[in-house]
Amino acid sequence: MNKIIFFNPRSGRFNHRVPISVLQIAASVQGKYEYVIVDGNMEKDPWKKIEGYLQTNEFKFFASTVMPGPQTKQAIPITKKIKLKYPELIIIWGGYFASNHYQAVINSGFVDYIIYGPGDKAFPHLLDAVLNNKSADEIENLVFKKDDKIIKTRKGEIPDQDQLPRLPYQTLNKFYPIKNYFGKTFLGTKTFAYHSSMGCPFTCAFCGIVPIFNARWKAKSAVNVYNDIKYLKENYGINGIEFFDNNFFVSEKRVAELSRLLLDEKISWWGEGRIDTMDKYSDETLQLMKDAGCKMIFFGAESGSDELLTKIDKGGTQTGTQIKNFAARMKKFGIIPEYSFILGFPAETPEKVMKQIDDDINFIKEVKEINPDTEIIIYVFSPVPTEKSELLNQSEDLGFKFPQKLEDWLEPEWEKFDTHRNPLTPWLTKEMVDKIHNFETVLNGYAPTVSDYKLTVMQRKIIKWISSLRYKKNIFSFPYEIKMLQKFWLRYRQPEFEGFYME
Ligand code: B12
Ligand code: SF4
Repeated sequence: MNKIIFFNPRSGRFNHRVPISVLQIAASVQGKYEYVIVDGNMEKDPWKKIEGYLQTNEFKFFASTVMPGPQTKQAIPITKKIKLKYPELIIIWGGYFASNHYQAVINSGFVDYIIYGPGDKAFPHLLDAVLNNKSADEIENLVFKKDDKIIKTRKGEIPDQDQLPRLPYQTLNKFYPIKNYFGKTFLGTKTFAYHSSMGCPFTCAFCGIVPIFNARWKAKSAVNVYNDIKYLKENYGINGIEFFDNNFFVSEKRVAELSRLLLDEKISWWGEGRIDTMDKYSDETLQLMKDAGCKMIFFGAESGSDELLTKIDKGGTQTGTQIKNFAARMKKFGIIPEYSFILGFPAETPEKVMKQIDDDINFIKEVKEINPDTEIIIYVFSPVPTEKSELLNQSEDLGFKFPQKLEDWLEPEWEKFDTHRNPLTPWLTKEMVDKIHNFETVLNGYAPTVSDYKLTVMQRKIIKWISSLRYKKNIFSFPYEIKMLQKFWLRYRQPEFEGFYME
């Protein structure tokens, strides 16, 4: 039998989103191959479930999505076990981790094929080739080994997103009730995840999607997105949407058209965009978005320094002044800007690295003055494998190296690297990393995330009051009193790890 097991490894302890990546791949073989879905987020012990399926002898393919960080924790050991116990099974990985670190993955010996980038065409072609004993050399977006040599086939075009079938929600529902993927968030009581475009037209040097898409972007039309949302509303009653696109707001025309369609649907939504792109939007479009339910937008602000913005190839026209002015502009429309900053970029000297961190801390405080509703997300810079990027070259010159062995990614320090918490890159000292995290703790005490709706007004007031002296006087060291309150009293959850607070 030629059945497929699709595996979505656990991505976090909470907030279990609908597994869009595997559903989209499943859609590409719907009606052609039989498959089952194992969602690591919904299983206590996914291995038990997988082994149960394998013992039926009906399966030929194990296909797993793997994004960096926590998903590797299940993906690596489970795949290894499968390869050892069921060596005849064909193992295929896809997703951002598999795509960006394909050498380590394919050299591990327990993954037969990697699909890098979009798998909508490559996956069914690969299955056909394997089952018909045909060569895979001509299939785009594929990595495999031949005579001990790694073959990476050419990059294919991003498929026309309007030609892709709707995700097989009903099939997923047979394995895991769809209702278990509806979260209660600050957007709505039934918040659902949706993805409306592939890639991004920019080439920021720190971003993991650049090596895969090289500034290409394709989107579903506004009408098709609306039809899907309408379907989800009518069939499942959703009332909140997280648009998980890398860059949802590339086209003002598409956003305005979708907003017009959503005006009377009573759906609140969130998405990710760029400040310089959206600063070019007209006031009419921003107002229309607000009226159509847009509550918050995630922006990669990255840094207040123009020199750094240029160095990290933020692309486009973003500047420090624009970041501040745009925070003020969003206030006028009542849309919350969620600004993400990356601290800890390399520099010529340790003093300069520290100065960059200090300057950005002060910049973040300025932004909060201008629009106190601005939500701040802080990451520590972890290099991404964009070949020939100046930032990667500089990181490597300073002694940084990616792990060569797949299982090394399971080491705690590489997990911290992946989640952009504590990458221990050679130019960052403990003092610098502590400063970044301690500032973050104080900031989150002074201004807790607005998306955690379970915090009461009183709780917010108390934690703000306790943190205010530290925040105002820049005293960040050892903020244990705030950490204790966040851990035991507020059970505070930071959106950078798990997305919105969700019940
Ligand atoms: C949803 C999401 C999450 C969710 C997890 C969702 C889940 N699985 O339950 C949460 C919020 C938990 C999360 C967390 C993190 N995430 Co995340 N996440 C995303 C996001 C926004 C959407 C993923 C998605 O659904 N895409 C839609 C599908 C259709 O696209 P796709 O995954 O690319 O799938 C296509 C191909 O890759 C391929 N494919 C994918 N899987 C498979 C499998 C097989 C078998 C095949 C054949 C093909 C294939 O085919 C698909 C269709 O064409 C992406 C950005 C994005 N827009 O993709 C970031 C993204 C994947 N995350 C990223 C990161 C860095 C993280 C974190 C590490 C961040 C952090 N600081 O903590 C954490 C930790 C990860 C974790 N906890 O596992 C980065 C990865 C970049 C990189 N360096 O490689 C991304 C790209 C965001 C970004 N622009 O930086 N994330
Ligand atoms: S604009 Fe955002 S998604 Fe696009 S390359 Fe830059 S960081 Fe990545």
